[in-house]
Amino acid sequence: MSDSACRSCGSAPLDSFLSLGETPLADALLREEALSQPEPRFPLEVAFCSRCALVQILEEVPPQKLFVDNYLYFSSFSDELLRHTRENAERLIAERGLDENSLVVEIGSNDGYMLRNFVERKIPVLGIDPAPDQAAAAAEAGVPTLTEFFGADLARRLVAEGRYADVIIANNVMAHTPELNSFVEGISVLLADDGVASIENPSVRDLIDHAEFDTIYHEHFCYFSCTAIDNLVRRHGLSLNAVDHFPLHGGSLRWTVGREVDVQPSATAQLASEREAGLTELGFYAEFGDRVERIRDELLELLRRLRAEGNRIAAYGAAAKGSTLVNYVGIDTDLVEFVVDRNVHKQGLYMPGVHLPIRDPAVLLEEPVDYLLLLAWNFRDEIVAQQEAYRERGGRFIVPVPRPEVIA
Ligand code: JHZ
Repeated sequence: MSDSACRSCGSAPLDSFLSLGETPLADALLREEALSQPEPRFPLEVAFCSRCALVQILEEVPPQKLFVDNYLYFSSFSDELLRHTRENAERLIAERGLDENSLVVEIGSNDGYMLRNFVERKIPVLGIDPAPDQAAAAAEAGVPTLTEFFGADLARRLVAEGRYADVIIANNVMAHTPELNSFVEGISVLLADDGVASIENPSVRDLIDHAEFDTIYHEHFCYFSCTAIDNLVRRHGLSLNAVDHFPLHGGSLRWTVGREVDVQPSATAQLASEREAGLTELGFYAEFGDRVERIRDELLELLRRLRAEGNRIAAYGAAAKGSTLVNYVGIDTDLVEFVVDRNVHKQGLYMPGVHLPIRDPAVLLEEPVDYLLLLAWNFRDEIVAQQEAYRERGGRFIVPVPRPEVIA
């Protein structure tokens, strides 16, 4: 039990069901000169609200620390994500009949990877993202971007300037705000009467079913089900009208939300399916902690055995989720020598806590590594396909979740 109040419905107490100990901030990558300095750590404890079914962490690290001071995640480094995003944009353009008189607003627009698709079609856009380097990259790509956090106040300012959105896109960002109600109120304020909000986020059902515990970190304040979203948006005069489920990021949901009530069978079916599966009850989450501990023990045993047999091990993807994984499991440079990542902004830095150095994937052609721990397992197919040369010389991958597994 925790005395904290729910970020969505405000009720207390919440039922805590998992603690990952105290971890450093997942994206707080370090320069070499910072390695000898003490690193702040914050408790990472997850709880369930039995009133509105929202899963959430209890700790509240200020968003400025998470997304502005030291944030090097750029969305454009995955081809799969770019493909998914383009399809999403094309679907919205066709379904909503968007043209040069429309306005598409994206919250968490990062480097402009999504809005570029609308700009190409001459559809007016506005990106909103507080991360300065990403916003600058977006502006360079022709995507006008407000470098701010989104909330009800910003939405009111835009509306006062006469800007209403025909489409609001919020992909992988609604979990990133501790001010969940202000965020959704902002959507409600900014949306044109016949507009839609298209919101995507990894699904908490997939997180639990596939033991994706590493996607829990301080940037993610909330872990959503359709039930929690339905309860949340209703409170702000919006309706959950449609739901799509797809495999991105280990299993994601897209919620189509509008002011007009136009509930499609996809939404009704998902809500019913969550009730049947028990997502609305604490029992669904209760044993998760034991499963996570088993994964930790098995992965450590596997890595230690492979090292004892003389193998060289590196990792692929200095992802935020990778940071949770290596820190919770306790994987340091005795077990894994370095991490490779395509994001040039991360190369040359070190992962927080365990201090694995981050290098260019090209080093895999020079270093005879035997195993790669796949920290970015959500892009497994893309990465495995890319690493043909590594595989041809006998290199293998270790996929950590849902159970540690070696693949060729
Ligand atoms: P990636 C991200 O989390 C960011 P992260 C964010 N926190 C979020 O909410 C979730 O997604 C949903 C690299 N890579 O995106 C790029 C290669 O090197 O899975 C990234 O650094 N080569 C907003 O950070 C990392 O791996 C490749 O071929 O946990 C992947 O990080 C590919 C495909 C990726 O997640």
